[in-house]
Amino acid sequence: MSNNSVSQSDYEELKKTLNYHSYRYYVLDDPTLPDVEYDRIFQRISQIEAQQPDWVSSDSPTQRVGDRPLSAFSQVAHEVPMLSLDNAFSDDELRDFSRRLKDRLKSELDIEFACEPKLDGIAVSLLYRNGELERGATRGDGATGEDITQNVRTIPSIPLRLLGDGYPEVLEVRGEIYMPRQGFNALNDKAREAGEKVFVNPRNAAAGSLRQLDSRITATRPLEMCTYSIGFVEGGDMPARHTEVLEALHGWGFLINPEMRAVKDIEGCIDYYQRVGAKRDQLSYDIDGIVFKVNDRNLQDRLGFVSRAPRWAIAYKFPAQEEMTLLQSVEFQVGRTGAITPVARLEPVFVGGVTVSNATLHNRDEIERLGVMVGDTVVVRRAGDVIPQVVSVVKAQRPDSAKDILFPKNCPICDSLIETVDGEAVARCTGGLICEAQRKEAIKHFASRKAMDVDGLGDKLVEQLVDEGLIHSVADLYSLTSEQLSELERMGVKSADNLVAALEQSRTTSLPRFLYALGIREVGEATARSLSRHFGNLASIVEASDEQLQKVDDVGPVVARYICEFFAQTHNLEAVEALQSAGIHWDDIEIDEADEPLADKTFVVTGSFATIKRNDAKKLLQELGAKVAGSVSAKTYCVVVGGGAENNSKYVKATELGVQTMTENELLELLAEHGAYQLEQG
Ligand code: D41
Repeated sequence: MSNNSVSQSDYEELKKTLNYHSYRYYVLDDPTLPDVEYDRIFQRISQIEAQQPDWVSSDSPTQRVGDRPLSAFSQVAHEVPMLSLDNAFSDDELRDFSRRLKDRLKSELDIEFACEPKLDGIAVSLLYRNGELERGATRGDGATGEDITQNVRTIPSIPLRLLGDGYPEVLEVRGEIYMPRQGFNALNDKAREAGEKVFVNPRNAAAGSLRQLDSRITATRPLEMCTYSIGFVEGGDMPARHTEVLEALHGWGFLINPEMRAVKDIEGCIDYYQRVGAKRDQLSYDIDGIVFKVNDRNLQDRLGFVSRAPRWAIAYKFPAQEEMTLLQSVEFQVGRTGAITPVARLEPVFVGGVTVSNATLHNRDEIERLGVMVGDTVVVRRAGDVIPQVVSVVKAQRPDSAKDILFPKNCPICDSLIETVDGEAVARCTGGLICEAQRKEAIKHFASRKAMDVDGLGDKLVEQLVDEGLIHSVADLYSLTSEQLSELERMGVKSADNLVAALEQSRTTSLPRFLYALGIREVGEATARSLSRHFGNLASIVEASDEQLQKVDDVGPVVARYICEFFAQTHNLEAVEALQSAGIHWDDIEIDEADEPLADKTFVVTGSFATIKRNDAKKLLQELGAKVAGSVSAKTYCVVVGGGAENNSKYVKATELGVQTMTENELLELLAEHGAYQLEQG
């Protein structure tokens, strides 16, 4: 078909199709069209537009990026002011909020609240006229913002034209533009590689990306927008409840937060806060609290607003993840592999929900980069379960008495020389297992949950056992007796018996666990699994040459060298033998010829997972040779259905086509069967 025979209505139809699939991809995260087909339609539209330039309109998917940089942003006055949010910091403050509402409404009836995560981004307004995006603006001071139309047009989750119908003639949609963590990390990785400045957090990255006068730069930044309210509306009606308004917006093509819920009364809000707070670190974007809104828009109107915040909404903030405190001293810790880590001793400070008195300074380069001195006021960050970090120094508050941090030349534990390998940031103690610190760390690692999983053998106890001279090596653990243990301080007969039983239980293990427990440098759980799956038994790994080792997935020259070096040392071989004589045993793994037992099988993974991340599940399937696809077809071998996906289109399609499905647990069992995953012991 030549372009000349394409009618304008065919062209409009193609545009509509593509905009719809763009919505399925970016907003619903549920594409029904393969990427190649999407690209084909895009190409087709571009071709037609080249032939018929008159047809091109601003809602064409080809028109997301304008070509001319602006010289400045112009000002935009908001027709309806963009209000701010009051904050609450405790359950009691939240209950006070609810009390105020009920008093003002003179009603003791339960109030329904809409709950949404509070995204940490930039508030913006989008104006649609007859369904077409006319203008995008920042919130600014709430009354006046900046015109960022060219930039918002580049964001794929913002519809250029509203989908479906029933929308008001003029509709102002408000929401938060943010950068998901993954995109943020990728952006910073690239900047670091290029020797450019990195952004301190996703919020700054989003703000910086929106402030570009050249929208071609914005277009390269991984931004998303999530809508949270409406502003000016004319020529149409919107639903009576806030959650319904957002659902209507979703239907017209906007992204809304999938965590949004309507709950009953303020106690429902507190539950929600705890539930979402608990999975804060697992979300793919940063949030700094929860926003609660009276769901009934009539009630909202009756409640009105004071100064510049609505009475009917409140933001309940999570504990801050960054705080300032004093750096009192720096200690140098010795890790399992001899790595020397400078640790900041801090004046205790409450951050990220706990009191922090130590933070890592990583290595010598990091100390230099921060330019930090003892006596400085520093900013400490604790996000989720990661170890607290010193992220910056408040140089303006440096006292005259501040002292340089001196990196030691000798190990603080065994006095062996500390060496730094060229090109590596890490300095190491050269003492090996004569260094008591390294011995202790090796034993802690051996006993840890993902290694031999010796229940009850914590870090403190390992230190005690080594300090008392009861053990010198990992194998010594297995000759400990209840009598010996119960003589230790703070150890009763019961706990001593339990520990001996736990050690007994740990004798039955798996090859990946044992290999990981040995603590070979750079051999993490995943590498231990790959090695086990590839070689099937320990002897083959011990005997493997550098070249043979490098045939294993994710084993490169460096890891291969560490493995060879490890097994070339007599004392390590002796340790392995001693452990096997102590009764440590496992079943060897049957190796599949091709090492890809799921080759030629296509999986689709959908829904949310409880035990592993969905992306990790995909990676592990791929490690076993499986293909992982985005949509279900008759060729699909199996659909893995996580939580919340029981009714989604992929599941329905699988059922229609008679494609088999499996649960998360069944998937984990399948992965474990092929050595790609460790099921929890016991
Ligand atoms: O996620 C957010 N950052 C968010 C911000 C949200 N989910 N809802 C919000 N709702 C409002 C009102 C209640 C005034 C419509 C907001 C904001 N405001 C807001 N963002 C920046 C200032 C105010």
